Amino acid sequence: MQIEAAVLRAADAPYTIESLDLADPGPGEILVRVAGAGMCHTDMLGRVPGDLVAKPVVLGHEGSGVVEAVGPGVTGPTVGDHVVMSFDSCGECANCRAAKPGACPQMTALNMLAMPLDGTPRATGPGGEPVHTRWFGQSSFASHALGTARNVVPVTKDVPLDVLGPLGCGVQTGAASVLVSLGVRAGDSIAVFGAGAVGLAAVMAARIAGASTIVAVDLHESRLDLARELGATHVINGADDDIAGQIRAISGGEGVQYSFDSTAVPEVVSTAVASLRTTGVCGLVGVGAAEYRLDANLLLMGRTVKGIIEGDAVPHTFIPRMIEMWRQGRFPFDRLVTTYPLAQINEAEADTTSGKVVKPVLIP
Ligand code: CXF
Repeated sequence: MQIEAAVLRAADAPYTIESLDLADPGPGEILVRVAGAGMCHTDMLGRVPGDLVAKPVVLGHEGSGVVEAVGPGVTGPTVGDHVVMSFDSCGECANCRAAKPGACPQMTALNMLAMPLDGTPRATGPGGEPVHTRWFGQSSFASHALGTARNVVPVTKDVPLDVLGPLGCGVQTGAASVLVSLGVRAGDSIAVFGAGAVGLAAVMAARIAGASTIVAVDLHESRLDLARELGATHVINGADDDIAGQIRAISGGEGVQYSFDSTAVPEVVSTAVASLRTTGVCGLVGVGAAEYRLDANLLLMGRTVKGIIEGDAVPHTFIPRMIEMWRQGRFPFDRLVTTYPLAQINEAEADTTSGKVVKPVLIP
């Protein structure tokens, strides 16, 4: 079938809206008519010079939509279901069986190569050339996407479908890091470094958990204002001096029980660790750094640094949980969203890069 998609043909090229020929769903595949797709920092890996992400490629890994067709062997979801598209996983390895699909050893192969494991492209461009359309099992910057039963999550039909996509990755990562991976509880203290979509989801989740001290740190005052509205008890501009000292002062002189970094900026991560009290845990989800510098003496005194992927969430249970919290008015993730027509994807990218908007969602 013919679909419309935003194609990235080179790391430094603008996205171009093109007609592609998408294959019918094969064994285990699910065809989704996309209602909306969030743009996440990981999509920017397509901008890294060279072939880190193969091209031409359709990016987008926070899709939502309606199931239009299913391939042989798919026992659910079914045609007409409303779905959120999340990351893909094998479902068979030890980590998938232990409810940690984000730690699937096939994470890179299934999600970041943007090509099915059998190497057969599912889409071709105008000249018949292959186009990579399996980015995070979906490539949802498009009118239609092919997913799998592992990454296509059925959701209730009585909520606005077009803005649900970010629940598949960024919002899930922030919220589940707090509620599942770190296990923040009532009365705990947490400092969140980076108040983009991931960090703001972490702030909302910390409020839901009942944390009594929630400190948000960011360079953008507008994001700090939003963090305060969403549950932060204290905000600090990241350009200030002695941020770890300020956080210790806020938390009784000892430091916070948890810190959380979504920036992947090495100096910020060092500060996040230095903000912890002894026995504190720092969760890291940021993408893009090669190395971090950790103070051995801080760790020696019983602090823990924990790498977290996708919040340690199981999408099929955590996405419906977030929707329920939203319905209860406790998790207003839609306040992070600004919608753009898919044709304005380049403007959306510029606006999220500059910090003008938090979470663009592209509507085909
Ligand atoms: C990513 C984070 C970096 C590793 C792969 C998964 N999650 C979403 O963008």
